[in-house]
Amino acid sequence: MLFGQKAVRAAKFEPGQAKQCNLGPGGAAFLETQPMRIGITCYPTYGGSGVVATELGLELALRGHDIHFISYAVPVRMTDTHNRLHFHEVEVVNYPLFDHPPYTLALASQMYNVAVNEQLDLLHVHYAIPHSVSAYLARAMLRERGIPFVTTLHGTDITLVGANRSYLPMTRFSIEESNAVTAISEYLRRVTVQELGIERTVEVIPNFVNCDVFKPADGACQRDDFATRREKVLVHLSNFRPVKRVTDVVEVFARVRRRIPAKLFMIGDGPDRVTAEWLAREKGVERDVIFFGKQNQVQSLLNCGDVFLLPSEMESFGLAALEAMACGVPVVCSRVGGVPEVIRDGLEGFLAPAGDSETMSLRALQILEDSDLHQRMGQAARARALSEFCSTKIIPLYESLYQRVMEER
Ligand code: GMT
Repeated sequence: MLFGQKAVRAAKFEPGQAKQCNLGPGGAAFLETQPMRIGITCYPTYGGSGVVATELGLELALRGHDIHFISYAVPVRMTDTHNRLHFHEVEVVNYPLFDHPPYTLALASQMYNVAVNEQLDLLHVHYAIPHSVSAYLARAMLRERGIPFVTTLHGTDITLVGANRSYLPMTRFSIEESNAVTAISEYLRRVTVQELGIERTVEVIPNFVNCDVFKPADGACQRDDFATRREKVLVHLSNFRPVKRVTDVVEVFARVRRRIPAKLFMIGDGPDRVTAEWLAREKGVERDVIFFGKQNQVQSLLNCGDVFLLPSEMESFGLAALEAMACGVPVVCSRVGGVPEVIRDGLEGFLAPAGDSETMSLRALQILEDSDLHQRMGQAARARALSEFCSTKIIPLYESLYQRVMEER
């Protein structure tokens, strides 16, 4: 539970239900910097950048900062309450003239309103498009008072969308105009500088996980409900977009299943789920593949896993793999983007070329058929999460950055 003894589970907010809601009682934790009032904007849907932004907001609130989420819906992982957490809905008014409702403008207006009404110290936007453009507009609307904004780049905002000709000039501009820019891996920092021709400093603050929430926990998983004692459990978690190559997950699993009794847990949902279900039927493993759909408390399902699979075409970081590692689950991932910064091949799991399902299945079998290796890699995975990526280590980096940005003004 995120907020320890004082935590209470929030009643889910329906979009439109509350414009400005104080999310209830909770307790502050420790605060190393001055308390700040921070507006956070992210995509509230099921995706890595939204998860990082939400967890960041929760952690900052626990440390005594006032956090104001500004988005079109309550972020999906925001299931806990705290008296320093607030949500401000962005209402996008439609009109027959608009083929495309101008969300960027509605967001900028709401950022401006919240900055004034709540006396915000700064804005922190996750995912450059269009959030950093809205923040730029809000800062300009505040004229002399202004408000600094920090942009955190997550991956596809640079690698897929941002580099597209339609968005490139605006993405480059809003990154250059940000008061500070962070990338979630060294890989993404390099790509941003090279492909967008960015000359300003882009700092790396890696993604993080709450190691008290994501931890090995016997009994956290109702494993017996889904698999027998003899069966090994392989787990995948994503938004099932093409970049995740979910059909490779099924392909890898089918190869493993030919050799040993096993089940595959598919957590999440998205456009490629139907194809993955079809492939499972084609391969004759549909009875062994369980689609859980979108889940909030993913830590309990991750805890069921003997191996976590992430065969993506591209990952700037691979947050889902880190969450599995923190639960002590060895991982088999593609060697792409920033993944090697998180997982060291042969230590916390194995890396293989994207698209090489045969190697991935052999690597998964290697772990599953050797209990010593499995135990060693599981412990190494947990240790790496603890030493490098725990929120206790990473959140202070954001706090220092915020302080610096405010002082620079
Ligand atoms: O690919 C996703 O899951 C969505 C995307 C997002 O922005 O929501 O994820 C990106 O950000 C995550 C959180 O920082 C990273 O862990 C993912 O690696 C990154 N995805 C890609 O680079 C494809």
